Amino acid sequence: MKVMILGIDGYIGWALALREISKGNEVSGIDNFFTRRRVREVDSDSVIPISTMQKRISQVREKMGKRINFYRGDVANPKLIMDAVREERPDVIVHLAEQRSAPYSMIGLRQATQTMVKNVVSTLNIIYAVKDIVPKAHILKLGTMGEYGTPNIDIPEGFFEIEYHGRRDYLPFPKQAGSWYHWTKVHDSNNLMFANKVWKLAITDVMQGVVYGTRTREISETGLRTRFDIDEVWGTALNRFCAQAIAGLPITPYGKGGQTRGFLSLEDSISCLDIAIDNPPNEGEYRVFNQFDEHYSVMQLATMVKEIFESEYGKEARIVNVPNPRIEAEEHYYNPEHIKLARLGYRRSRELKDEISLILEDLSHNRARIESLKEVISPRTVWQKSSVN
Ligand code: USQ
Repeated sequence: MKVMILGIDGYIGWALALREISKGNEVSGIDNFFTRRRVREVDSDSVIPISTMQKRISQVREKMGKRINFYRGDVANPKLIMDAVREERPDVIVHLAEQRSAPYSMIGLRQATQTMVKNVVSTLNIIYAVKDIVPKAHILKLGTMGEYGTPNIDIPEGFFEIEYHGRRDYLPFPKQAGSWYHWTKVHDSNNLMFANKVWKLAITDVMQGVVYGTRTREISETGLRTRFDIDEVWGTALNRFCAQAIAGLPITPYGKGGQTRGFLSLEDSISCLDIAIDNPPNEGEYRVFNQFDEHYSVMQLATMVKEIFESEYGKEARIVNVPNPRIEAEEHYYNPEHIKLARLGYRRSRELKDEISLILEDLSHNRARIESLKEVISPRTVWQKSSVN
C-alpha cells in the first residue's frame, strides 16, 4: 500500500512512518519542520535528541533497507500537496501536519491566526488534492477528543440519535472546543463532512486523546527515536509530569486537577492509525473514531507518576497544584464512547504503570537536557490574564 504521511517529522508522524515501513508499505512524507522551528521560538527543544530529516532517511535506509520519498514544504501550500499527490498517487493520506499545541494558539493574535489559517487551509488542500487526483484515496485525518469539550452527558463516536420537539434525527454531536487550536479541528471536521457529502470522499476523522510515551515497537528495535516535548507550550500533561519528576521539579496539575481526558500511549496511537489504514472506510463513507485507551484526571496521573518515580528511583517527587493558566472545567462529568477501534481489533499494548516506567527510564538518560529547559516548563501562556493569580 502507498501511505503518504503529512507531518512525517513529528512526534506521531515519525513513529507512524517507521510502523508503515516495517510492514512493507511504501511511505512518502511531507514536512516543513514547523514544529522544530516553533519549539525553538519558545526557547525549547525535544528532550530526546532527534536527527535531521536527511539523517533520518539515511538511517532508515541503513537499518530497515527502505526509502522514504520526502517532500519539504507546507501542506497549506496547494501546489506542494497537489504535486506530491500527483507524483505519489497514495492509497491513503494521513494528515498529521497541523499546528498541534493549544497553548501556542492562545499566545496572541499572530499565533491564533496562523493556527486557524494553516490548519483549516491544509485540510482543504488535501480535500481538493484527493477529489481532483486520487478520488478513491482514504483521507485519515487527525482531529482531537478536545473537539467535544466536556459536556455533562455521554460523548458518542461522532454522531448520535436525538429527539427534539417530537422528531428524531441522527446528527453530529455538538462541539465545544477549549482553545483556538481545538476549534481548528472542529472546523476541519465540518469541512471533511461537507466534502464527503458533495464528493463522496472516503474519510476517517480521528478524535484522538492526549498521547504519552517515548517508544513504539519500531523505535525500541531500531533506536530511531521520535521527538519528545516537555515545555509548557509543546509538552502534554503526562509526558511533562514524567520529565518534572526526573528533573526534581514539582509535578504540575493545573488548578484542582480534576480535568479528565482520554489518554493513550504512542504505541497505541500508532496501532490505532495502522488499524484505520488497514481497514479503510467504505467508498463514500465519513466515519469518526474516538481514539484513546482510558480516561484519567490529571491529578490521578500526577499521583501515579509520583508513586512510580518514588518507588523506582528512591527519591521524593512533589505535586504542586499551580494556578490554572487555561479556561476549562476543573471538575466535570466525562464519559466518551470508544468502541469502533476495539471492534476492528485494537487492544492496549501495555499497562499505564509500565509505560510510565519506560518514559521515566528514557528521560533519566536525558536529565541534563530537561534541566536545561527549567525556565520553560512552568506555565506562562494564559487563556486570560486574570486567570493567573
Ligand atoms: N495540564 C495540567 N498540567 C500540565 C499540563 C496540562 O494539568 O502541566 C492539563 C490541562 O490543563 C488540560 C489537560 O492537562 O486540562 C490536557 O492538556 P495537555 O496540554 O496535555 O493537552 P491539550 O492541550 O488538550 O492538547 C494535547 C495535544 C493536542 C491534542 C490533545 C488531545 O497537544 O494536539 O489534540 O492533547 S485532547 O486533550 O483530547 O483534546
